Amino acid sequence: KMTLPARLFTKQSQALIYNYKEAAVQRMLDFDNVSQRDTPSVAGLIHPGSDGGFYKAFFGFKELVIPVYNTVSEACKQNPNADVFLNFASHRSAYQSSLAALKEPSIRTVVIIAEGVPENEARALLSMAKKNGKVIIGPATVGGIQAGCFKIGNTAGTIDNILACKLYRSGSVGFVSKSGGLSNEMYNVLSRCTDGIYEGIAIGGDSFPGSTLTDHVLRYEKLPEVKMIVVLGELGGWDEYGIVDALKRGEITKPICCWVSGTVAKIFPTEVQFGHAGAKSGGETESAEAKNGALKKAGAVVPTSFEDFANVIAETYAKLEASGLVKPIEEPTPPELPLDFKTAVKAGKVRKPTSIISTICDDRGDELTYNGVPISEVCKEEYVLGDVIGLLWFKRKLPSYASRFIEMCLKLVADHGPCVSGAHNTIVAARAGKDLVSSLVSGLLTIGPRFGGAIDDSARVFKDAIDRNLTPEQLVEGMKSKGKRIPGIGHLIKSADDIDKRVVILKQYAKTHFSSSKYLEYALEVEKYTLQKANNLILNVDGCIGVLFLDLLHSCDLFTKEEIKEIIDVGYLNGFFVVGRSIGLIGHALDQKRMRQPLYRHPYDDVLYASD
Ligand code: Q5B
Repeated sequence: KMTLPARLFTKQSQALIYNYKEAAVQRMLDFDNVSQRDTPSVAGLIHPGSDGGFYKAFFGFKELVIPVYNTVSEACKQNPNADVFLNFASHRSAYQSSLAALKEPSIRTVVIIAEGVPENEARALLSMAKKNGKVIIGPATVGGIQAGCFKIGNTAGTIDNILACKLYRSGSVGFVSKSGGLSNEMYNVLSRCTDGIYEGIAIGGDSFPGSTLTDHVLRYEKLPEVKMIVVLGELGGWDEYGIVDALKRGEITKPICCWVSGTVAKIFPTEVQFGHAGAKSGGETESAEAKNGALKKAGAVVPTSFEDFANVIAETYAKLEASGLVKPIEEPTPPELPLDFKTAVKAGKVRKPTSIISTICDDRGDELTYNGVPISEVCKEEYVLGDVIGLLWFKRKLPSYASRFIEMCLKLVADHGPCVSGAHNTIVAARAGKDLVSSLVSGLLTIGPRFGGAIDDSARVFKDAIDRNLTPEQLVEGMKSKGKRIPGIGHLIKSADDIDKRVVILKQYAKTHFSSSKYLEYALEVEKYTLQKANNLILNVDGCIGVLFLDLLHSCDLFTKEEIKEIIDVGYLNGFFVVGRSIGLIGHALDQKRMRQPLYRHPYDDVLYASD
């Protein structure tokens, strides 16, 4: 049998946390703050399989950077002062990770939180702990707390509970229990009936706990700060008889109040398994009544019921006070803990200006909405891509003919062969081994006033010309006099003799569906004029989309004049070319990769070297 060291924790104790839980880490650090610890109780985190790195948490008002390790040995090597290993591994992994910690010379205490650790593994860990002189708390435990010094994980719950139970400063009671949940309740009881706990440990409800009620009672007997001991046992097992034997041997001299819960078991006709693995009403000697009786007989203060437990504790404590063995505590004022921002927002206690305004899409509710339309409706009502663009760009449901016009534009500009600027760049990038996104972006970045990105400017120029009542000649010659070309007029390949079928299709659609084609007609008059100069000075695909959009916006009765001006000024329309042409550029990138095309190098004979 191993005797545990009396003192497990100090105000300098630090833990390494395996498979950490964010809330538990923050709760430990918040406890540190109200307990006025100088050093954080969390030294490092172990996240198996990670690349290490750092984790951020709050230590009071400041942010703390906590190192993350991949292995137990690395964490111990880097933090030789951390002597508590807090294991949040599941019951499947608790054995291996705890074993690793028990082998580390710097670790003194291993806390195993997992429930359901196989009994043979728990026993093997216990035997290893004994061999190496270590202490195990758990498995199936919430941990423990030394008031004002060190708190294990989620023990004692929220910071409000810690403050209410005055766990930020030392009291005189050594408390040990099997149940973690009931220990929280007992911290509350003890804070009201006594000057509070010095230390509280929940050993866990398994049949083979790493340390027993008796182990901790004997520790408390040796700690001078502990003036009385309180034990909350439960039916099942023989642990409480260890306390009975120790009492009989005179090894416990401090007042000890005990209650074994589970007296209700006697009203069940058959054996009952309570919440904990070890809490089953086995034979008579394992019953709560038998154990309470034995404890009382051996000299412990035992109440008649759990409800009476607080009374006997209060009486026992009052005697200690009367004898002068416990002195009144000068109550410290714990520093105020800053409210966690999320909590404060939830409680309506803070306001903060937002950094971003967004008006088109909301993903916070049960269902994503596009400008207020749930995506299920988008699918159910068979919205076309043009409808989705209507919602997300123009912030309204466009009439069907308009949405189909947008979709037609996307389809018509989706690709124009491998020789155009964008596709060429995409092909070169893909052949240089770049990934899909880089290859796509390389092509997209060529979109501009000369290639595909003339739609907005053509809409601007034609709108301005009509607003100012310019004749086609005045527009063309006026632009020429400024040394400018009209965006949307002219094409390097297409001409009056080799008409661009895309433009024909777009014009045909507008004629059939639009109620007005004022802008198109004006642009065609301009085209008539420029074609007199050269037969490639056609209204090109960019120009045609630009003027037809002006016609659509003006004739569909959904947009005010100001809104139309804004659409043209902001520049929505090149977006159609960007979205549509992305389809083709992706196709080109995939095409090159599929064919495993090598690095592209431009041939010498295609370059005029004119440096001499
Ligand atoms: N003149 C295309 O010029 C070209 C004039 C003009 C009035 C004009 C030129 C131009 C605007 C850019 C534009 C979008 C360089 C095109 C697209 C997507 C694509 C691409 C693909 C796809 C051709 C001769 C005379 C002079 C000039 C006058 C020239 N341009 N007048 N407005 N715009 N256009 N881009 O042939 O009086 O004799 O001195 O920059 O809209 O990108 O397929 O490849 O799907 O991928 O070099 O379709 O028009 O003309 O310089 O010899 O001039 O015409 O003032 O007059 P040229 P020049 P004068 S769609």
